[in-house]
Amino acid sequence: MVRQKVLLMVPITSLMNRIPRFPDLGLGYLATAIKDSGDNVSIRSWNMNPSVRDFKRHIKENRFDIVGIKVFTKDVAAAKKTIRIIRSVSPDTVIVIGGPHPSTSEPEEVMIDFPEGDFIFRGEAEIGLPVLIQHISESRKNSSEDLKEIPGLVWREGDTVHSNLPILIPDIDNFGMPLWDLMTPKTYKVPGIPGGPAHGYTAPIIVTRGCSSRCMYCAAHKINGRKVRSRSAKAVVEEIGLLYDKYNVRHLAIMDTGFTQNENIVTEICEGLLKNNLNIAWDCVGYEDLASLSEDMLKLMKSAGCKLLNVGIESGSDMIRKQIKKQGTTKEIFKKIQLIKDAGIGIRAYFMLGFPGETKKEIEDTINYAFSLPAESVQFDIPCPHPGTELLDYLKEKYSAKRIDWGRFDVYKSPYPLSEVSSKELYRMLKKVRRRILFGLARRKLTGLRIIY
Ligand code: B12
Repeated sequence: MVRQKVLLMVPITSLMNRIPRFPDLGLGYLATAIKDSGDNVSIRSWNMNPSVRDFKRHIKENRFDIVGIKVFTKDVAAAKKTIRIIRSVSPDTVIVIGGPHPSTSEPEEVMIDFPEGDFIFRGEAEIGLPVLIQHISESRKNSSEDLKEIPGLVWREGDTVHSNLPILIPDIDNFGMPLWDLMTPKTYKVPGIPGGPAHGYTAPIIVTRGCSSRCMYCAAHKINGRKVRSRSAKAVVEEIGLLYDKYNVRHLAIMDTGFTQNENIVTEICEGLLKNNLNIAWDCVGYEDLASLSEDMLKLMKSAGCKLLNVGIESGSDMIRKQIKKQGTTKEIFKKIQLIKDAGIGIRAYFMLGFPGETKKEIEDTINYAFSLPAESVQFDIPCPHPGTELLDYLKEKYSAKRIDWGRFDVYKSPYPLSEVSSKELYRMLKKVRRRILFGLARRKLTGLRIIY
């Protein structure tokens, strides 16, 4: 087998977007899988130079055999542009597309949108991508038959699009940890965890994959399935130890929605941090209705360095919550938020305004509910119909829309109004509430608490 030179990257022109510039865990895990099977891999992500000229030079000088591009739906246009640039300087490079957009969309649609892409992957690609790379390196003739064995792969043969079913990795510990040497945390400009030390770098980490929730605006189950699979606490603590010792990480963002769902794993990880003197500030995500968070668990989390819980509450109207399939009532959630606060952990609560059927009154209920919470900060967005979601089905039916032009998709806007309020009115309300946060009106409501933006 000839060793292949592989570049994994996020689309070059999406770098201007206003999002946190975290190392990309998906690319990190894939890099480990590729390296383990003997190929030469590098990553270009949010720490890279956003200059197109620099990128062109990089591609020209390196002559990669394969470039793998991670595509979020908001990045479809940027990914197309990136592919065009690669093709212009390195026409023989094999281009593979993976990540949230292709995993949640119809394979034929993605192939139409990316005529210059050679292969597409759906779902977790640690198993399939190294096999495809091996296939490319051996340039087998009898392609379609071999390709049929690669889980999650989508490819063309003449006018036909073939697509294999993705498989979920049964034991996620088998794939180790992201290849941190290729994404050293100090090269990323990520803010620290509020309340954490003034020194050290920040890194993201995941403990679980999969989500059993059925929220109408989310299609994450199409990437990682509905069954929650957890890493072992030992593997997680080892990874945190490595980040701490080798990369001077003192701030940790635990990103997955399943972490707080499993009391045993939370307990073991917190005890591991304490036992190993890993003095690190971290935040994490509270699952759905926060039901799994007990007083004892929260106290242990606090003592192990947890500073903040991110909670996607989404709506302050019980009727809308039911409709969007969020578990838990506003009353239950309020009580849990109080419990979290009493344990000394901060709360950052996320809401969306303008769900299907939502009236002005319900939107106002959400805003009032949000500001009544004892939270450190609240954030408001607009629900966007991502591929694979029930929200998209609703929109398509309501507007008899056959196809959304993903190349024009804006994650901060919906292409059609979803709620009972006009788009103009909705954006006016959104602007107003954001101004309220910015100008510190919220500060008065949340007396005595620090606001984090
Ligand atoms: C954690 C998380 C984040 C973190 C990212 C952490 C990190 N540094 O990696 C933060 C907070 C930064 C984030 C931001 C956003 N996120 Co987010 N996020 C998630 C979440 C909850 C988990 C992602 C994760 O870590 N998965 C585990 C890793 C191992 O898997 P992975 O990254 O998907 O990679 C695997 C596969 O996708 C595939 N793969 C990935 N890349 C590639 C590339 C190639 C070439 C191949 C072959 C395969 C492949 O193989 C990987 C290994 O198994 C998901 C939900 C979910 N379950 O996917 C939403 C999710 C991915 N996010 C989503 C969105 C919308 C966003 C934002 C746009 C939100 C916003 N309004 O700003 C931003 C965009 C960020 C960006 N990079 O541009 C959507 C994406 C929908 C879509 N169709 O695009 C999801 C699915 C949630 C949802 N509600 O639907 N997010």
